[in-house]
Amino acid sequence: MSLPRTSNTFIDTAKVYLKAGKGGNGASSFRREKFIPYGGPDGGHGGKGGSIWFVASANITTLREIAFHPHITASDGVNGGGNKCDGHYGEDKTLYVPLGTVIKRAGTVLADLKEEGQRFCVAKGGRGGRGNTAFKTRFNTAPKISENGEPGEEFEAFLELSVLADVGLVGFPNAGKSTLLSVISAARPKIANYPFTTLSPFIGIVTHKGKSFAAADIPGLIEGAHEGKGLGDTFLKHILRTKLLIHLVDPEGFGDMKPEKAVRVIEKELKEYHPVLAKKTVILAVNKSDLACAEKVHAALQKKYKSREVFLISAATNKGVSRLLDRVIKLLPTLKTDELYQAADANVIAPKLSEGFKVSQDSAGTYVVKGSKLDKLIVMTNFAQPDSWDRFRRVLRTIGVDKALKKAGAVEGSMVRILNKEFEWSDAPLPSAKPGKFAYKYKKKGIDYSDQ
Ligand SMILES: Nc1nc2c(ncn2[C@@H]2O[C@H](COP(=O)(O)OP(=O)(O)OP(=O)(O)O)[C@@H](O)[C@H]2O)c(=O)[nH]1
Ligand SMILES: [Mg+2]
Repeated sequence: MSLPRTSNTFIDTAKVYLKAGKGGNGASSFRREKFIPYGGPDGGHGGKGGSIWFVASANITTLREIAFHPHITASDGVNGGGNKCDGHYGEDKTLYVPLGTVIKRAGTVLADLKEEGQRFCVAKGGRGGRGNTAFKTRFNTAPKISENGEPGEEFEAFLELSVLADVGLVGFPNAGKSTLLSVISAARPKIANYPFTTLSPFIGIVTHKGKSFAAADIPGLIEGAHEGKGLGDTFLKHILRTKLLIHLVDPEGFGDMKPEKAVRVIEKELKEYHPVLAKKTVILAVNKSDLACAEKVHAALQKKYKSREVFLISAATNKGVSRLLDRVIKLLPTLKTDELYQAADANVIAPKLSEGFKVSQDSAGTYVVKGSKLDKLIVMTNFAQPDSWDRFRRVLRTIGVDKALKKAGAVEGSMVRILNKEFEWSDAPLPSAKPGKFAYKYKKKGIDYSDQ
């Protein structure tokens, strides 16, 4: 990765590769002890695979750690053993992310972590396979069947940080935004008499007359920022969720630009970036009141923006700052945060596996059966066990796959493929006509699976 690895790099996006743990395999074993005939099955279940969690924490301010270590895996569950020994669960993996982290998967918002300690299970570990104790029925008291563990969820996710602050400080470079944040909070952003001193957002917690709020200082904007000029508008996303903007105005303007024009330019840049920013409540604050020209500019802006509140302050000498903060703490409770991210509901995040299936034929004449529940059945079936094979075939018959295949033209010996498993199909009677638990469950639901 070409990103610089300095300790203060602010990174607000990260692509991560998540792989939750696979469930352990179930065991097929029998109790064998002297003087205990017919000891019965005693194969333990596999342990559940570890899941991956994201937890929001105010102690973290950037996605840097995650961006540099994007491969995140949780451990697999342990296989079950004989003597009814169930396997250990795989260990969950927990990662801490800053408040305001939005987690996306293929464009869908999975979660928006806004509160301290908020947890989200982003990738679920697989279920442990059942051992042969689970397959004991009164028709089959010695089953040599055990399931494989279910694979854990595995996908690519995109993390985006949009910091959470109540107040955003905006303005041209050198207007004094960082100076203001440093006098009203404990944040210590770099301050200097040249443009673009601040290169990444800073958050400070302001406490004024017993009330506190978070303020974000973002790098200065210039004309054309939305087209990438200066530092561009990449940091504007960090003020999208503020309730209030304080637009700091340098009474000396910026370069050749007069302060009045500079105010218009910033307002335009905000609007061009996102309509939400155009609607936000803005307080204009003419800074550097110690300079001779400040009062004139303040009066001119007051005249021009009659509906706006225009303050005159000096961040360096603290003059007028307290009055500005009085107004901010009064305004904040009346304002709302714009809801920008709507996390998808649980059904989208974890869609229910479809119980139906579709039968088609590929160019080689192989019948292809597709269905998400069947796919899961394939990965969890231990085909090394003849009894598991029989159970698998019984399930196919019970849920109507055999009927659908026959209808599609399959004959004895036709090749059938489900997921990556290819086998010869047979219409021969099954070794045991007694259905197990799984088949009963399907039968009871009374769904005509072959139609889907
Ligand atoms: N005279 C005077 N100078 C001030 C005042 N407030 C800030 N400054 C000076 O203005 C310069 C720029 O201040 P910064 O706080 O770095 O400005 P900024 O808006 O954060 O600038 P960028 O980070 O580049 O966008 C510094 O030299 C400050 O000392 C003030 O009230 N009066
Ligand atoms: Mg600054």
